[in-house]
Amino acid sequence: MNDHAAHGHAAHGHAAHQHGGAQAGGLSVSESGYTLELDATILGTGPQTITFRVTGPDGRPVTEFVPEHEKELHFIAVRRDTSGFQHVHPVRDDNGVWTTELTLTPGDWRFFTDIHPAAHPGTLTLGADVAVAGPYDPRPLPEATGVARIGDYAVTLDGELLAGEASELTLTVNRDGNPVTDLEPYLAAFGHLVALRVGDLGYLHVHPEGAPGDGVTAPGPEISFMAVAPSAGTYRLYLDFQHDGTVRTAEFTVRTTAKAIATAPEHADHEQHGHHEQHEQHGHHEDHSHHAHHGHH
Ligand SMILES: [Cu+2]
Repeated sequence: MNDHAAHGHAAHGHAAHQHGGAQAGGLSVSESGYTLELDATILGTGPQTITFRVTGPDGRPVTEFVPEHEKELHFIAVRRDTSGFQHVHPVRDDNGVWTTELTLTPGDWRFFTDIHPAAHPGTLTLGADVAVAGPYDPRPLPEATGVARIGDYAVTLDGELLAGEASELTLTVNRDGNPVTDLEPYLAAFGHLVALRVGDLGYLHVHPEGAPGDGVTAPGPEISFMAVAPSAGTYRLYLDFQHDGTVRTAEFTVRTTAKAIATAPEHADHEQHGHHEQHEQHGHHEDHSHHAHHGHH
């Protein structure tokens, strides 16, 4: 689809990135001829082996992918109540069959594959529903506190998430009250952030700013990202970071900040002003695309 094609080109610094980034991904099991085919859509609880393939426009399993963040395929599993988040990297065989392990609890789940097929101009996120049998105990949405605690670690979230506009989110990692300044590179970044829209689990593309070894990005305590919310609402953010050899996930609930962005002008003279603002916004965003581009390498 055009929006994802735009996303792919964004890595090369096109201003069109804004449009791609503002579209939620993962809402469809098939896009641009690529389809996520799970071998089983009813699964049991506990440790489960998941097998699947991504078929291409010719109907055959795809075996050629462009790695993004060192991996050909990023697999996200989350229960529909946004609990149980898992971000794993399945292994592919020569026939295009992927295998991974997940630990599941009863309920309705959504599985996502974030991929860049070699024959496609950009990344795609495909999503599929899975049912896990058993008594479902749906969890209420955690409160938007801005702090996530995982064992000895506390991660704070600063910055505002805006609808339709790129903004910077900064996550700060502390351990036992002290800033962590020796985060370990994990998949060519000091952190990976996945954002999902509450209500439909629309998947957002989030770009890290800076990368390990670029000479300017410190290994903590702060990790920065550029994100665009496709609409006003509530989102769940999941930050994967590695320290002392272990990858941990910090989870946040975030509501978009209300902001006057290019609302329908009531008068023609205002409309022109609106266009002008929008133009500036694109230019501003393009800078960040370049920034993100460097971060990927
Ligand atoms: Cu991944």
